[in-house]
Amino acid sequence: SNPQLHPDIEETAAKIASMEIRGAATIAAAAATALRTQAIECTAATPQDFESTLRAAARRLHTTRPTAVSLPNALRYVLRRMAGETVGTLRAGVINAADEFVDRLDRAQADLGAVGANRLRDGDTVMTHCHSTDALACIETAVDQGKSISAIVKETRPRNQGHITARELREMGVDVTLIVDSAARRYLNAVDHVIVGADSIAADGSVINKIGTSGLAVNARDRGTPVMAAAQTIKLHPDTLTGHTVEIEMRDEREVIDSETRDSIGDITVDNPAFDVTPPRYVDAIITERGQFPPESIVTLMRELFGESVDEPWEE
Ligand code: RUB
Repeated sequence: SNPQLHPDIEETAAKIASMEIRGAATIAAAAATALRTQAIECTAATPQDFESTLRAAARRLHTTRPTAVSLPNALRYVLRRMAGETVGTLRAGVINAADEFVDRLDRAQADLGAVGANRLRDGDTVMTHCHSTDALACIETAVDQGKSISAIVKETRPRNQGHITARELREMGVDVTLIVDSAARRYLNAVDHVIVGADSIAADGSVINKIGTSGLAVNARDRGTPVMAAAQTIKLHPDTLTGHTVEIEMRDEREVIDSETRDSIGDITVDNPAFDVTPPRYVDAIITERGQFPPESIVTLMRELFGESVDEPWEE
C-alpha cells in the first residue's frame, strides 16, 4: 500500500477485483475516473512527486484483473497526456485526458451500436453470452430504429452476468428467454445472430471474452449462425502485435462451489478460468466504432492506432 494514494484508488481497485465494477468498458471508465480524482486530490509539491504518485495509482489499478486490455489502454491514454512543467499543468493534463477518455468511450459505444444495428433485421432473434455494454449498444440501436428483436440469453455461469443482460434487454422492450449455458446449442437453430462483447482482441483477430464464448462460437459455426463480436477499439490488445498472448484470469474456486460442497466432494481440483479465446475463423465480424471488420483484417486497424511499440507509462 502506498500512503500517498487517494482512497478512491484503493476502493476502485478493490471493486474491480471483486467484480462490483466489471465489464471491459466499465472497468476502463472507472480506472480513468479514479486517476482523475487522484490528480485533483494529489498534494504533491513537486512535478516529480505528482507524476510518480499518478504512476503508482495506475500501477495499483493495473494489478486488479489481467485480461481486459481496456484497463491498461485507459491508463496509457491518461498518463501519456500527463505533460507539463508544473503540478498545475500536469494536473490539468490528467483531468482533461480522463474526461476526454470517458467521453470518447461513450461516443465510440454509440457509433459502434449504429454499425452493429445494421446487421440486425426486424424480427431477428439474437443469442447473448455474459453482459457486454458494447453488444447491448448494437441491440438497443436496432430497437431504437423500430426493429423488433428477441433474445435468447445465456445465464453465464459461474457469476450469472446473463441476469444483468436479461434485465437490460427487457427494459429495452426486447422479448427475453433465459437459458442455462448448456442449452445454447439446442436454441441455435432459432437464432439469427450470436452477439458477444470482448475483453481483448488479439492481432490475429482472436476474440478474448467470457469463458464459454469459444464453445458457443464453434456451435454457431456448425449451425451456420453468424457470430459478431462488438468491441470498440480500446479492446484491441497492442502487445499482441509483437506476439504476446493475452493472459486469461483464473478466479477463486468459491465462485464455482461453496465450501460445504467442496468438503463433501473432497480433494479435487476446481478450476475457474474467467475468459477464453475464440479463434478468428469462428467470428464473422468485429464491430467497432470505426466500422465492421473481418477478424483477419483487424491487425491493420491495430497498427494504425498503436504502431508497433507499446509503452508502460505507469512504470517508474
Ligand atoms: C465481462 C465480459 C464482457 C466484456 C465486454 O466479463 O466478458 O463480455 O468485458 O463488456 P466480467 P463491455 O464480467 O468477468 O468482467 O462491452 O461492457 O466492455
